Amino acid sequence: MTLLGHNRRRMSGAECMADLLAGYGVTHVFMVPAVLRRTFAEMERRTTIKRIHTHGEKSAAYMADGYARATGKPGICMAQVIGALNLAAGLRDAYLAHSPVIAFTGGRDPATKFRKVYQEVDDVPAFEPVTKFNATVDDVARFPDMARQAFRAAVSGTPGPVHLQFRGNEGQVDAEEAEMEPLVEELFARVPPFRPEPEPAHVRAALACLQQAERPVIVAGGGVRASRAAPELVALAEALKIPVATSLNGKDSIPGTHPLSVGVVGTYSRESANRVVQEADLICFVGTETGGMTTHFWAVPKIGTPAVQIDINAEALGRNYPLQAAVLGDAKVTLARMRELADTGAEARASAAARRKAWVERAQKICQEWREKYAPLLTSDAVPIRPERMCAELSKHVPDNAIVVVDTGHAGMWMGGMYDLTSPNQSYLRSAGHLGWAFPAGLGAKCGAPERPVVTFTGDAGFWYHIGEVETAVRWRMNAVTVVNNNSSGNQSKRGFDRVYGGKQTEQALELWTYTKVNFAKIAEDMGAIGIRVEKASDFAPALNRALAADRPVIIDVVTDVDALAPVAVS
Ligand SMILES: Cc1ncc(C[n+]2csc(CCOP(=O)(O)OP(=O)(O)O)c2C)c(N)n1
Repeated sequence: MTLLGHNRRRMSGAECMADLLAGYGVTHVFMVPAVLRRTFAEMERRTTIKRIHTHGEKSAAYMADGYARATGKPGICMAQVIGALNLAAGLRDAYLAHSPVIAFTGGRDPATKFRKVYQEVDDVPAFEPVTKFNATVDDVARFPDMARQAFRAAVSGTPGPVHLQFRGNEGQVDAEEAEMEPLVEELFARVPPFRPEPEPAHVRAALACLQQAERPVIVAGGGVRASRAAPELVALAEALKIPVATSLNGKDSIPGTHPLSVGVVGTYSRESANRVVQEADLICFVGTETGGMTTHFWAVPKIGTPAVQIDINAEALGRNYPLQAAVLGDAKVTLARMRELADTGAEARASAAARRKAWVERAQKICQEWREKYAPLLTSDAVPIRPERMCAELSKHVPDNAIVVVDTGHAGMWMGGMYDLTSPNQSYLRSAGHLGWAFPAGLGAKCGAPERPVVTFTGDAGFWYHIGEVETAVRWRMNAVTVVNNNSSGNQSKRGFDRVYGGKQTEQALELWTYTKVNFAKIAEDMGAIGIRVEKASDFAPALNRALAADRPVIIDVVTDVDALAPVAVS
């Protein structure tokens, strides 16, 4: 860490902020002008930061979120006062997913507050429920310490969004000058800044529970990714012979092809994972909030199932499941300590692992039953195409180092349940609940990791939300591949409307969840992207390969079956 005080000089807020952002390693900012205009000019003069001008504040926030999840570095998004709440709306997914996004907005000026000045309301309270730290910057001399606090809060502990509101509807305080030092704390430039060591006694207690259990299962969450703990998680599972289920947010903790992987557990899940977790006699939660989605609203596992939990946030420990052992610590370090400790008791480990041979075989049999049950759909040649087949094609053809970005709704169900990561080098980022998140988030992920292929999977319902960002992708050569599961509807809603219409919907009810038939490949081409329409399942792999080799963003429009409904969770 550089020492404070050696480099103070008179400078503008704009100069200082440009230097601060560059110092923290920020490569892109996502925004709709006009906000911090002078800062943008200084970015051009003093840094190589790319200023990505989007078609809406919500997509700017989603791009920043995708950037943050792909890199672990805070993603930066901005809006002037009138766009502030659009930006706040976009922070909600980052908040739910614990993604370090920093939002800058323009704000009220004391000279004009309460005088019905153009476009103004008090925006600050709206950021409260979707941020870890929500503050105002009224004096230019505060730029350095507030920027540092923003980065510190975003990446520390359980990461999450931060909002800073700068004085002036466009943040004009950045034009003022003060004696400042653009000091950067590199420690807080990415997640995780610290790796807190667990208490050895707590590690021993948790390991003892795992060793004594006959049928343990690990449930790994997004905290495993945040901590980059997947290698330690898999090593522990292999050493102790424990099957691994994941949350949706933790899907890339273990490849789906690993012999101990049983799939995503919970609501948008794979049947095998829910069955294995239901049969377990001990659950080891790692880096998961044990929230509604991951536990199918606390039915899988049932409350009362013996559990141990590892988390970096003490408040998460035992929130939903009473614990036999709680371990506070960084996931990577804690899992490594458990493994080391297990190694010292190699005999006990060997006997426990031998005792669990039947349990591992049972879990693998359950997985095999799932594969056999869904094989006809995963390999289906049906026209219109079955979404399950698309997931299987993606499992087969997504490159080894790809980032896969997935929307919610049906996209989340299809990919969560039917898609398999095949390599520990792949990443899986998913919407925490907002339809329309994935397409802009995939573009942001590509900005953060330009050397990695990015493949986004979204329904047409999700794609419509931010379709204008195809133009942004073309303008900035964000060469992500976006696969649109195009059934001309939001057909996840079909079951719900069937229910309220007593089993059979009226003709007119279709207006509640269907759209006009549109060819997104054509629209994409018109905006300067490459558009490929796929109507036969066998054409999908060649289309994906062409898309991955392209030097432009690609939209693959896949015509799928409006009657295809994802299986509901078993409990
Ligand atoms: C911002 C937001 N609004 C509404 C919803 C509720 N929602 C979930 S799925 C869905 C319809 C889309 O269905 P889906 O089957 O996922 O779309 P498709 O794959 O058919 O395009 C809606 C409106 C949501 N998740 N997020």
